[in-house]
Amino acid sequence: MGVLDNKRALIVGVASNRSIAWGIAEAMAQQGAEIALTYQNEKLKTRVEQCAEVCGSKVVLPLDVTRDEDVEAVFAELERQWDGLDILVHAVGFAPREELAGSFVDNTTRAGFATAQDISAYSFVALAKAARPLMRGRNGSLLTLTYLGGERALPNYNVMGPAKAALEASVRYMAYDLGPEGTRVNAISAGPIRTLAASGIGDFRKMLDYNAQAAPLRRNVTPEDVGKAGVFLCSDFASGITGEIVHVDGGFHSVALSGAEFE
Ligand code: NAD
Ligand code: 0WE
Repeated sequence: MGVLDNKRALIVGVASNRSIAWGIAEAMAQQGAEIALTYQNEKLKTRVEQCAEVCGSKVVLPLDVTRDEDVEAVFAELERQWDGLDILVHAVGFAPREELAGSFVDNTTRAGFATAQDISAYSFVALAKAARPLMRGRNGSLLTLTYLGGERALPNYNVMGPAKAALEASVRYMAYDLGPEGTRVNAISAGPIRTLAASGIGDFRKMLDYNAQAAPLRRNVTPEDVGKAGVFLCSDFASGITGEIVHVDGGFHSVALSGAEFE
């Protein structure tokens, strides 16, 4: 018996077995949810299909969130295969790599800013819009992934900061709009995790070490930590929680001066 028995979950954002979305998919499957996965492009298809096999998912669909026709096709297919949808997980973020380093003011372009907002923030609204008829009246739950860089300025996150700020505000407006029909909307603000989206980010190792030292739990979080919190937020145990940003970061966000240098 699982806390998500008889629930149907669409999970967007699996790219590898290190993806945060994969940690969530595994945890949800373990708790009895039936899973559908999407893949961004043909390059990622095989890897996502392998993940689908592991979590017993029989529905694997292509989805590039910048394409309205992909978004429509995904929900048309889900409507055909499933009678409704209980859970939607959005774990997608992107900005041009050149803009994730150095000076925010000098390196941010109009096009890069728009891309970051479109893929990292608007896409959550777009998915909610398309999922709405399938989720209405089922006590459904939407979940997205954000990062501390949306609340505070830190090195190199740059144009992704305003994109996560927009995503977090969208969580509140979506919760406000969808609450009357029983749908909850929340976000997890995860601490840094080495995934594909973190690969090639300068000094990521140093960031991980700094976070682990400063966090009250004195360690970094894993996709499993995030997966468990995701299960909670999308389960009936969180029936009164919506419009919320839950930090799953070992407590890093809650401290100012911390770590070995000050103790
Ligand atoms: P990841 O690379 O495994 O996942 C990012 C996903 O975004 C990939 O599956 C990729 O295919 C998808 N994506 C990008 N552009 C897309 C598009 N146009 N259409 C469809 N999908 C697209 O990395 P991750 O770290 O698991 O990232 C998942 C989420 O978690 C992101 O929103 C990220 O901002 C957030 N997050 C990551 C960390 C971290 O340190 N890794 C921390 C906090 C929050
Ligand atoms: O949200 C993220 C990752 C965001 C991301 C990463 C990439 C790398 C590849 C968005 N777009 C791209 N574009 C690419 O071409 N995180 C929370 C992980 C992350 O990324 C950082 C971080 C952290 C933490 C970038 C700079 C500083 C810290």
